[in-house]
Amino acid sequence: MSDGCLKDDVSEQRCKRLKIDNENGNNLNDNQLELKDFVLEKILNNNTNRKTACVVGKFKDKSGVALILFEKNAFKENDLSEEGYFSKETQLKTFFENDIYGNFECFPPSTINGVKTTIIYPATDKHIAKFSQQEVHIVLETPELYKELTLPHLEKEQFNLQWVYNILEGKSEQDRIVHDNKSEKEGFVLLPDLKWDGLTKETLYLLAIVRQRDIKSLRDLDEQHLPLLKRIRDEGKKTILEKYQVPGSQLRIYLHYQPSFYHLHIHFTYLRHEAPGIYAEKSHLLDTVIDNITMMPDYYKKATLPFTIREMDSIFNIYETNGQVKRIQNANLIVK
Ligand code: G7M
Repeated sequence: MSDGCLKDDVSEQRCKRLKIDNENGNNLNDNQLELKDFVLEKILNNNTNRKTACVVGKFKDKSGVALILFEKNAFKENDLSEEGYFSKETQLKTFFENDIYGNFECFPPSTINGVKTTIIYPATDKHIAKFSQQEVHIVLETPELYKELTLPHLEKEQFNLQWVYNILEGKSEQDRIVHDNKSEKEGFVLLPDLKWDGLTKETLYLLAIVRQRDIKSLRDLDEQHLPLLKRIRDEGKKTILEKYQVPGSQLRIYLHYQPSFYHLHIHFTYLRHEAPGIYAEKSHLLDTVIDNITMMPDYYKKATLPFTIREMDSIFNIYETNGQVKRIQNANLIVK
């Protein structure tokens, strides 16, 4: 992989992302995987709005399925300069010109034209389902449905948390950590989300991962967690202001319900950035969560929480069998 990497800061960050530490010995190490060895099996998703594509396939001479996610990068304001788009290297191909209107395709220097790339290898059926285009439904999860259906399911099925423990134990992504509060009860680590290059303010996206290991999600939160939640909010805002010059008033700080992994974590995104999963059916602002618990300590034990469920998610079958939701069409086939 290393040969394909350009040596500027941004590209090095991106290349680092291609290396996934995995204690099972399935590392994506330098020189092991090359995109030219990738054999495409299926395009799972091609989102023309978000400019993302997700494909599944295999690397030559390697067993197991690989998932590759490409995302065109947002414009960085620094690149709208003489060193970037207006440099000598930039070429324009003309489509048509008519009176005062000109339509071109621009080829800027390759250093500012990278495509953010995430590789998951080996990918599981759950990863493939997560990135596939499919029908989505909302269910209203009462506390009873949580206890009877959701909790047993997630205890049995949850995604491996090894990558989280690797961060907390100092084994992975240590150079990316921007704040580390080591307190056992109220401690957390703040670092760029997998989806962020750590540089582009316009797409700023950080994740606070708590040190306590027994808080699965929003559902588990009550008054004993208020000091932890306030600390994450306050220290997170302060760190982001100092490091990225983005004030707290321009941050969207929120939790997902359901999250994709059941170890409490909180998202920090730039308010102007429409990050995936910021919609009403999925995100809960941290300030609202703190306020709800302050007013009613067991709010999240009593609340009916809506969440979205996709037809290929394994929990869909459980809610369907229970009559809570009905399938619209056959789910896509999972590529083996
Ligand atoms: O939906 P949920 O609240 O569970 O969001 C989980 C977040 O964790 C997503 O925004 C992912 O991009 C992020 N994430 C997932 N993984 C596997 C990693 C990782 O290995 N490192 C980092 N920094 N973020 C990750």
